[in-house]
Amino acid sequence: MVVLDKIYVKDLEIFANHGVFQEEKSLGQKFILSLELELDLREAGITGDLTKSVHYGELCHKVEKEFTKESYDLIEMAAEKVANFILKEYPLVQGVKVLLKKPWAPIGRHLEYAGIEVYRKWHKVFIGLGSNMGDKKKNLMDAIEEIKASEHTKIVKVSSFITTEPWGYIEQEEFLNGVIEVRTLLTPKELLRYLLQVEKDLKRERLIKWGPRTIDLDVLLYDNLITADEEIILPHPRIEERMFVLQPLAEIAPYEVHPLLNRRIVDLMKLLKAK
Ligand code: PH2
Ligand code: MG
Ligand code: MG
Repeated sequence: MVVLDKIYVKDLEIFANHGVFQEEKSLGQKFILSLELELDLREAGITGDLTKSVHYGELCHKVEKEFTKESYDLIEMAAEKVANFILKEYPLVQGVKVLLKKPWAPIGRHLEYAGIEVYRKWHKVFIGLGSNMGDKKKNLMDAIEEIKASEHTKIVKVSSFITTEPWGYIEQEEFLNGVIEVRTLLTPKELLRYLLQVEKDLKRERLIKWGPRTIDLDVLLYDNLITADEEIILPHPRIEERMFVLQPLAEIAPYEVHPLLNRRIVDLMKLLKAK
């Protein structure tokens, strides 16, 4: 669901030691931080229950602590850390804008401030899992465990694992397939590279295209993103042709809409069955 509600913190002053220049690191200076938290405020608005919202006073103190615990050369990095911290610390917050200003930036000129703004959020992603070598169930479980242990990606749903006939290159063992729904802070490319690393950790070898593999992790859907990037094509190009993807996906997200085909997953499954 799209949230339109926000909590604002405007111009919070924090003294800290971020900067490229040595005097910035040793003397420190004033930073001005503004935040926009995206979260649903409806329930707190109706019930008056603070646990359904974010206590902005507590937030400011925690953010100040986080912001001052280390010294970064770049305000980009300081802002990134703050955004990350808020999204991890406050599960109700779906997205956050961080505006960070340095009014005393020591550049030998007068200015009102130098500043940056970043927007970060949890992305909703579906990942397809497949294995047709070794202990297939263990391979899928190990991949899920490794993803679960990561800092940046939370698992929301796991489908059943189904045994499927090999599709494409058919002279190989049957597969065990499944789909998981996650929330991630990673960009599509970062997620792709991370999943390749998980595949490597689980000893995947790439021999033949579409051939036997201990573990295959494919990004199926990433928010409603449609890309033609060379490294990652979204949505995954062959979802609608593959029952081994549609069936587990339909189990956990039947009414999810494929953003390019503009059809629900259950309907794509019906269409493929009718072929
Ligand atoms: N993966 C492929 C090619 N063929 N067939 C099944 N049944 N399951 C798969 O996961 C699979 C496949 C390429 O990734
Ligand atoms: Mg694949
Ligand atoms: Mg793959």
